[in-house]
Amino acid sequence: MTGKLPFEALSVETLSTRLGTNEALCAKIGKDTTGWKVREVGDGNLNLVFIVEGASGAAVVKQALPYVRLVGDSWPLPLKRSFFEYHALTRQEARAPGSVPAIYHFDEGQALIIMEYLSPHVILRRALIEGRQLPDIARDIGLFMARTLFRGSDLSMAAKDRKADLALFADNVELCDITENLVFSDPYFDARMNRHTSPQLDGLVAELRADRDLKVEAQRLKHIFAANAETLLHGDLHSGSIMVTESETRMIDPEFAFYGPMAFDVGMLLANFWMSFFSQRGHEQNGKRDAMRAYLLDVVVETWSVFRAEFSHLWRTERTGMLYQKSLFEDQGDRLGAEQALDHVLHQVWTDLLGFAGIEVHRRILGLAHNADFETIADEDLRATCEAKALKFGRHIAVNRRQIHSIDEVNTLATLIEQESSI
Ligand code: SR1
Ligand code: MG
Repeated sequence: MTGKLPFEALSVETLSTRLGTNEALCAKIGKDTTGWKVREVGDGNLNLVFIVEGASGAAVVKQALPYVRLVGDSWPLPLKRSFFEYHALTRQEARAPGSVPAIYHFDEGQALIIMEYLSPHVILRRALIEGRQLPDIARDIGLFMARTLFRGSDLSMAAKDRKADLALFADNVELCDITENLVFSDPYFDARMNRHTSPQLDGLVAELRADRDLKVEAQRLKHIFAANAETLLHGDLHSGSIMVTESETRMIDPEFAFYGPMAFDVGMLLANFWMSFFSQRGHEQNGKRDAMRAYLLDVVVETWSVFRAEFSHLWRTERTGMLYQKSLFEDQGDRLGAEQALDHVLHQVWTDLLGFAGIEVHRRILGLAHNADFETIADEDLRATCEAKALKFGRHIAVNRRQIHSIDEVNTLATLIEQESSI
């Protein structure tokens, strides 16, 4: 298959014929296509994902569709998101080696990426719903975020290189548009594709949509998201974009990558741990989840702590970009000045991440794209109770983010709200 052919979506039936001469794929899984086994496993909102197994191995073939899979062809979406995903993966691998799947082949015209089949990895969200406590995720994700966010910014890159990259990713307009609408605006009015657990949450939803402070805060955060092109973000770093085993963590699916504020990735990620925390009550059929709840709050603490420690380490050892130059601080014997500046940068990330986290919680309960943490709670009253608590938590951290000073304070708030008997 070459990039010059017109785009055509793959299918389980056609994949072997169409990719049977692809050198990278054959080198990985074997040339004898008659023995290839193909499965379509995509359960995300946008793309096709195939697992192809041959005599000598397996690979994943991910292909973008010209529309949003979740909604159908009434919502066209450009194929170029595959180009951004490919380029984001290459940068993430360079900046945080071993944190993403290996890429074997990219075909821009067919919008497909052939990459490493991660096995026996599972999607982190699924593991958390099952109540699995993965020991390394906080460390691995904290390191990934610190390395990619620091090394993709003007703290590290040559200004010329970063500006060129910024221009490249600036064309990821439609995917940014999805986030700008689905995350920051639609949840706060009666947008067409919104849904929520009804009628149980109707009253609370109306209250949140009438909450002026919340709406203003959501728009201030949208302003930061759109205007602060600080670093190359993953752009969709939730627990469905992470694959895990007991000892390995890989980030996948960076098709929403663009230059935005560091706090967005961190906030979105932590929001998904807090949502998992609030959803655990709905998954207690086979036993209490107290230990799981405690584990999730520990993961939040450790992720933030690892992120801060690694970011600080990179600040002290790799600060080669044009921001907070060493020539102004360390080279003048002013190490304290550099530490003071680091505190300011981390404080800004902290304040903004709380806002992004609160908004991410809201959009997963009030908007179009819900998450399985809550959706798999079959008892709708129980689901609504979990969701209501998460909504209340999200509102509090978004609106009061400037007055919250520690991760322990946030976790205490989460615990108090989670333990409330009625909401
Ligand atoms: C229409 S796309 C909905 C959501 O799915 C993706 O994973 C992103 O989170 C996006 O907001
Ligand atoms: Mg995705």
